[in-house]
Amino acid sequence: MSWDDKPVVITVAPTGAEVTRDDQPALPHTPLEIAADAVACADAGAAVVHLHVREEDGTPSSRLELFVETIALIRERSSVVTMVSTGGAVWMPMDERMAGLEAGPDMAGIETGSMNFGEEPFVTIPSDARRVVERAHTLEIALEAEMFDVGHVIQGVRMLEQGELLPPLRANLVFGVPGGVDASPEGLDAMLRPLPASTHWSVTAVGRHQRRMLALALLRGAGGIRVGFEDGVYLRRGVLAASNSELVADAVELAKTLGRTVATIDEARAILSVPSRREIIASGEGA
Ligand code: KMH
Ligand code: ZN
Repeated sequence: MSWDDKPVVITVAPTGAEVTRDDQPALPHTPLEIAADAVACADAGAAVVHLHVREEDGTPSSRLELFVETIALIRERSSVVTMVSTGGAVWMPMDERMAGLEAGPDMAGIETGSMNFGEEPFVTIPSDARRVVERAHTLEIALEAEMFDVGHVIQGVRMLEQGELLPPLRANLVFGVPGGVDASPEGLDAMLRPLPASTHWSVTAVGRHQRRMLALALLRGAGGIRVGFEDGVYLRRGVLAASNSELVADAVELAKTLGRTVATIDEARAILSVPSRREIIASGEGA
């Protein structure tokens, strides 16, 4: 199958840790709101939902109960792949960032390096990354590396080669965060160069170049693209999106315009090698 025949996996990141309701009034906070958004986004074409949680007042949180409730509410209504962030917010200690793993998601993100995240340090030292890997492997949670700069890509590949990260390598390349790689064709080239050919790579971009970067990624054969309020609150320059699902519908249209098909949830699970938790439990391999 050539790359342009391969369905593209759309991920939605509905909440994040930085955006506020002042930026985007439709930002979901509670487990009910996040789950409703996740289901609407799955109906619109998303196959994966990247989850952060918030306290009711919008404060970024890592409370396990919130992850558990959010994932349970999503699973009641959809088989969309659930992925928890272990990046959390810049000020969260690693123990808090890892809390969502205990909710038994299908997948989790893992940071493979440190950076300036705008004006703040966003630190993941190798021993902390290894803690995430070990806990995720114990719980049979598939990992996606969140890579904001070339050094993160190189370190992720090193972790794969050293047998710390298990294949297949799933890499989400994030462009345009101040302090990380820039959202440009040259930035994409630099991030792709160290990756083994077998990598499932997706692209996230923040800022005004977002849509162009996603288009470029789709034309370069990306396995996935990501949208959602975590990354951008606008549908077009100066036009706020009405909902996360509107951003997903727009991403679907973009992919189809560029000759790509969009992965169903089942196709995405096969592409990512991520069975549902029900399948893991039924096979007797997991708890
Ligand atoms: N909130 C950012 C500091 C991730 O989820 O892996 C980190 C982040 C990345 O959102
Ligand atoms: Zn995130």
